[in-house]
Amino acid sequence: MAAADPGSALNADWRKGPFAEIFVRAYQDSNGDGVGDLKGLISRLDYLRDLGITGIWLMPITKSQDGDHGYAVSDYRAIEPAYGTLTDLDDLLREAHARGIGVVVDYVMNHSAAQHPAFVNANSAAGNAYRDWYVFSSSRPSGWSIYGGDPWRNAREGYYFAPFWDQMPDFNLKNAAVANWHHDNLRLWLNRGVDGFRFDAVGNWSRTGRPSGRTSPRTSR
Ligand SMILES: [Ca+2]
Ligand SMILES: [Ca+2]
Repeated sequence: MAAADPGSALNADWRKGPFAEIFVRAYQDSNGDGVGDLKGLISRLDYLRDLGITGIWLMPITKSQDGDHGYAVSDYRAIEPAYGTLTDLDDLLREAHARGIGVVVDYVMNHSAAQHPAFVNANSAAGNAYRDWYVFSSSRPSGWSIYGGDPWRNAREGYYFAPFWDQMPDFNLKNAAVANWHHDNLRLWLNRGVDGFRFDAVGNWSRTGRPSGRTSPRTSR
């Protein structure tokens, strides 16, 4: 049975006020390990409210392999362990909402981390069931240049498409199973109580098609 929409306790104007983009790792450490975390952010909510902030955009808080900005997501349904727990997120949402602050979270739909289990499977063999979750080619396509480099990377068998970094393979968003899986992930966070999303790399979403046969150089953006 589908969960009922819990609704929002926020004033309808929260979207129209000032937002703060927050890099949790760099913002406020609560336990002295030198890494910012969700508990630290919670301790700053009074300060943010006093500044007049009505919305927070959190750079990715999902588990990542980069140990940095978080855009190489290795688990779309778990909080980055250095940041805290799902319970910490629940606390953050409740405390932010109590101060009239909405919380938008980054969601990285264009690519996963190479360590994500779906890519580990996809890259394991050409016949793997997850192969079509990403963009592979048996031979190296020629004439491609994105951000000044060749987006086609050496796979265990063949090549995979990863314009940003070899550790950030692009999803094949034309695969309905992939789109449905992302939708399920998004529902999980909405049901948890987040107020919206910031979608990363939207301009790259459609650049997931297999080579069409054109040989002219292509660039992104
Ligand atoms: Ca910490
Ligand atoms: Ca893409």
